[in-house]
Amino acid sequence: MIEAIVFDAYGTLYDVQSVEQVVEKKFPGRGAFITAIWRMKQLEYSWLRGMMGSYADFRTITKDALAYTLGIMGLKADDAELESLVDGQNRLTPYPEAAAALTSLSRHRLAILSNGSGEMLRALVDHSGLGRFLEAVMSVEEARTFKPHPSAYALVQRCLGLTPDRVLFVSSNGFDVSGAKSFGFTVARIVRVSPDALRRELAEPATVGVGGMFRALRSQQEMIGEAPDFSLNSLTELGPLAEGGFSVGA
Ligand code: LAC
Repeated sequence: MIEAIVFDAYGTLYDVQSVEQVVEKKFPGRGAFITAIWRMKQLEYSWLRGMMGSYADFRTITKDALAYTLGIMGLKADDAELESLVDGQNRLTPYPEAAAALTSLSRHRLAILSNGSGEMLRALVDHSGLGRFLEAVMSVEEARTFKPHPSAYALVQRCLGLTPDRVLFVSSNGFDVSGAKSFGFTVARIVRVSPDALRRELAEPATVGVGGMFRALRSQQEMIGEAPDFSLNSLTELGPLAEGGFSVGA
């Protein structure tokens, strides 16, 4: 039986592209491009550091990824400016349906497990007000590696005292869906970009911009096995799923 619902943060409860406005203000006309490359590099650095066994917290990784992005574009930012842009990640907007969806799930234990550092996640949750729904906000910091490493997902059992079969893990990130499923959780994937919409967007590759490239790489289910148990179009569909007892195939 599912007792707890554990959410990924960035891209699942919080819209990572919402930092674009802050970036656009600083670098007019380049916000969308910088934000997309920044997010791609940020995750790449977490995976690289995970594989290299050279952990650095997510704030450091996020800052390094931004420095990389600005560097390749020949844009200058001093340390204080980099820090201030990274702070923008602590004020991301939750998806519009997030608060109502969490309210509808109040009979379950609710938590976040994120690659974010503890400090980033506390700021994010406090700023957005979603903290009132959550029993725990878990950072991979304690495991000193990143999702999709199994020891990152193992923190859920340590923190909530629940074996994986009692947890529904919710993520929109393909790599996270595969990692969580491989670990042993029941997994719901939030489909933020449908395969049809993406196919339409990619129909004329010559006109695809960086946003399309981002969606092509990061919005779909990965083809490395480990398919999710449920694919939902928004967080709102979790309520009915819970009402139905999370029956597989629902
Ligand atoms: C998170 C990122 C990876 O863990 O989406 O919140």
